[in-house]
Amino acid sequence: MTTPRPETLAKLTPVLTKRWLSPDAWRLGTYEKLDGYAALRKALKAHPDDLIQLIKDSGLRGRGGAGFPTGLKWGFIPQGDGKPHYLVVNADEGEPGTCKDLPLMTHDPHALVEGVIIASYAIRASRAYIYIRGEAVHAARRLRSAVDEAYAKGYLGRNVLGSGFDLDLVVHSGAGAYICGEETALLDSLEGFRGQPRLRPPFPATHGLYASPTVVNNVGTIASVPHIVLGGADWWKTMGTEKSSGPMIYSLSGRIAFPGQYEASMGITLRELIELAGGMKPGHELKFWTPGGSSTPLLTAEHLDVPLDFEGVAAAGSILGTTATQIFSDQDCPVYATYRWLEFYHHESCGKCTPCREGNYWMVRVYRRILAGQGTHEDLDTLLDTCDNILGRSFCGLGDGATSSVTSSLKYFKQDYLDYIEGRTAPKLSDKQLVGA
Ligand code: L3W
Ligand code: SF4
Repeated sequence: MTTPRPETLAKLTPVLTKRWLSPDAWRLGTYEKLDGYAALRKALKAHPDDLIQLIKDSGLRGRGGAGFPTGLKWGFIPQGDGKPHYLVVNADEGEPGTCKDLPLMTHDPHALVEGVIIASYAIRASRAYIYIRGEAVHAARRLRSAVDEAYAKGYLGRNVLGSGFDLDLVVHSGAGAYICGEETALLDSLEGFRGQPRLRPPFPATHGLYASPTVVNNVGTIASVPHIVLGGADWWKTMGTEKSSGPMIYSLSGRIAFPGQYEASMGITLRELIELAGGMKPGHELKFWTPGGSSTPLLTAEHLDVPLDFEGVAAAGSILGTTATQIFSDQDCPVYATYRWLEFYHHESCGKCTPCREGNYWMVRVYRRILAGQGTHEDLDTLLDTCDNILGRSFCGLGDGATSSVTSSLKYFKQDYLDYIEGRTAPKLSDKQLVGA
């Protein structure tokens, strides 16, 4: 086990996580004692346009995977159009390895509720929804209890805190489909339809829920808003890098001493995060890792010093995504890990478009063949060719994401594939497991 150096410890920036360890922080009374709803009181005195400008000035970027500038998104909502506006929080956290939004909603649900109220006021929405992953029963219960408390105290409902602003907030549980984390599939699901992605453009900003202007933001994005309102844009920008401002919750899992959530300035490196997490597990050496969940291309030990911000990870050939760093060691097999991820994408593919629906089906079968010791050298070309036909040709990001670990594992770990094909690695799957995809 390693002890973090003081300069690494200084990179920990508990902002969104600062209340998580306070007993009963999820109750309104405790939350109020810890600055809760002070940002809302301040925000309601400001003009909505000034709040949008504040978020633009802070440089806050979406925490759901794409890093789109939040203030810009809010500014897309047409004003004076006579249509209802909606705020929808994407709490359908389902990206493999990602575990930052569910703990936030469990430990500090009022932070999200307060952020929802401020954001709704800024974009002039009088109805907001939190779409939470169906399996997250405990987090949903905490959230619903926080919403009830907020209504009872006048933070929600008619004439919020006497400001003349009305807001209703509904917590909606999904039914456990990963695709409903894609923003337009989420909107379809919320409207009561089967969750399948819509064609974009038009984007939700103009044609969202019930064809009205809608902001869809991730939990972490909205929960950042009260902190920015209280602390100011300049304070927010003291953390992170020039183009990736603020703190970020990195969820660390895998072969490390203390897996969990580590909130740090954007731009921290994996080397530093592993140090904070007590080092690698004894007897394990880093082999490969995902910077932002299974939809992001794998990186290797060569990339330990890559700054984990949007630009740094992109320059290394991957995507920051949801900052879910899954850490694998020399005792893990990149071929098998990729196969398990592909099974997930194959299972979760909504079937709307051919490249993703058929491509993932066939790739799972090719992986099974390789892992059963029956693969051929041509299989590797087939995999790359299939990825080429999925990437950029799928209807939504799920298809693209499915190819990430295939192409990157073939780029960095082709030898591991060849070892199965040429008989140097013992098969991991039996003949019986070849069928049944
Ligand atoms: C108005 C324009 N709005 C873009 C908006 C758009 C969306 C946001 C980002 O995927 C990624 C994906 C996963 N006018 C606009 C506009 N917008 N142009 O900006 O859009 P986009 O298309 O860049 O990304 P996305 O479709 O939101 C998100 C990756 O995240 N990911 C998976 C995450 C999974 C979770 C989860 O489980 N909760 O977050 C991991 O890396 O692959 O690339 O709002 O409307 N001209
Ligand atoms: Fe559905 Fe996959 Fe096509 Fe997305 S890429 S629309 S999940 S079939």
